Amino acid sequence: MVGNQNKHLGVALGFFVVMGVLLGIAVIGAETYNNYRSKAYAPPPNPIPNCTSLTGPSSVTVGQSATYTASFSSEQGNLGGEIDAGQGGAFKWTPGNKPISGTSGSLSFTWTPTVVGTYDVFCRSWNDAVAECRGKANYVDGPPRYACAGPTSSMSVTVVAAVTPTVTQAACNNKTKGDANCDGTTDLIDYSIWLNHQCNKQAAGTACTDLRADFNGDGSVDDADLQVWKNNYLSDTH
Ligand SMILES: [Ca+2]
Ligand SMILES: [Ca+2]
Repeated sequence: MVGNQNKHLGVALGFFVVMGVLLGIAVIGAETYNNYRSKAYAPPPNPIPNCTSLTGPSSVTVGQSATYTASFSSEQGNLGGEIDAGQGGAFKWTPGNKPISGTSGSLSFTWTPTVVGTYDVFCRSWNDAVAECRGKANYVDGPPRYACAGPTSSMSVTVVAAVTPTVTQAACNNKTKGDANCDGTTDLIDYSIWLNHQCNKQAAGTACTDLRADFNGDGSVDDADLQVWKNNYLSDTH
């Protein structure tokens, strides 16, 4: 009887060992399948972060600074954002991302371009390495990176060469009094020079080359210089 009991015990033990092995194989198999499925067919992590409302200058002179700002959001939090510039899918300016506490916020980045050309400036948004959105589709290289939902996650920016003014007056005693033609008086001839050489009336990206009417010496001919001319014209004797 003792022999039979041992035999039955052995059979039972063997049965449980086999079942345990089969269960293990099933668990490992299911895990492998789930891993495969999550990589190959799983939908994008929800929610994908987003960045919108990108603003900043569309034309920048080489060597001058331009600040770009965008709004970033992720319902999941753990947010980080960045604004980059690139050409044809290749990154040219990557300032490094900044953290945002909470689920949304605004960030600004300042770019000082050194090479003339046309650039894509776009925002990027992360939620703790789960997913990232990039504001320009041809810079997206696959999951977990996706195109930003937007709107306005990218813009085209033209970087133009710096131009040295070709018409200047080094020595003119009354220049700061609105005397553009340097004849010693502030009159309507000087106003005419100001009127015809205002920098902000030129095409975007065109450098100012005639600075005779830059009465305040800030490198631009604009309304501030008109005010200088007015103040001196009205107080001058003609
Ligand atoms: Ca004059
Ligand atoms: Ca000026």
